Amino acid sequence: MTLDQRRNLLAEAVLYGIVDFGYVSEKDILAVTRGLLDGGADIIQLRAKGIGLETIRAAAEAMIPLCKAAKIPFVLNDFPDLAVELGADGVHIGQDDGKIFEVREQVGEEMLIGRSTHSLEQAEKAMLDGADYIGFGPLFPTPTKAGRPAIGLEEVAKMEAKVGKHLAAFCIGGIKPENLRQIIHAGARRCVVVSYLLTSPDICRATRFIRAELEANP
Ligand code: 3NM
Repeated sequence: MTLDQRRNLLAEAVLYGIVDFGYVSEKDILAVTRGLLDGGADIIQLRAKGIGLETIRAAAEAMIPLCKAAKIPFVLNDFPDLAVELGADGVHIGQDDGKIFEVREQVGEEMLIGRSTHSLEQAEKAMLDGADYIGFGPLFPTPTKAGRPAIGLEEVAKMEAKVGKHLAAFCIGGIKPENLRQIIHAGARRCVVVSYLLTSPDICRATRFIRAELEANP
């Protein structure tokens, strides 16, 4: 995928799915990835905290062909060097994972860089520092990142006006059908959903539902 294709897909993206080793065992990686892709996730990330590099590599190598076939960007959480080696479309980094320009030097100009942000200030800084997209959250308390205080919905509209207008900004954290309308009403246009999708009995159907709601409420 060229950088232009990656950027165009990102610009159109509304739902970002994460295959998170906290919820998915190694043997289910492919089925879960397929469920997210078939349900209409616009971007797929592999997130594997506290997992050995060889297991991460194997999971990524299994996921990448599926994402390629679906023409959906594959993003690796952390590990910029491995992302380059695997030919990932992007790398996602947290606030403590170094400066964006340093990661840019590692991954080159062709790869998307995403940054987790937890306040309006961090969101603006990530944009100025050259992130291609941001995650903004957590909007609600979440078991996936336990202990992190929720930002609250008032910040969403401010972030969309200042940052979301200029780059893809995905709201994240505790998002599920019960609060989806609430976040859309607060101004969210794109989101990342992890535990709700990954613990759904039918991942494809759950993904399709969230996506349809986002599209119906632009
Ligand atoms: N990052 P769920 S919140 C991975 O605020 C992640 O940066 C967050 O999972 C952030 O949809 C979060 O299960 C967890 O709440 C998202």
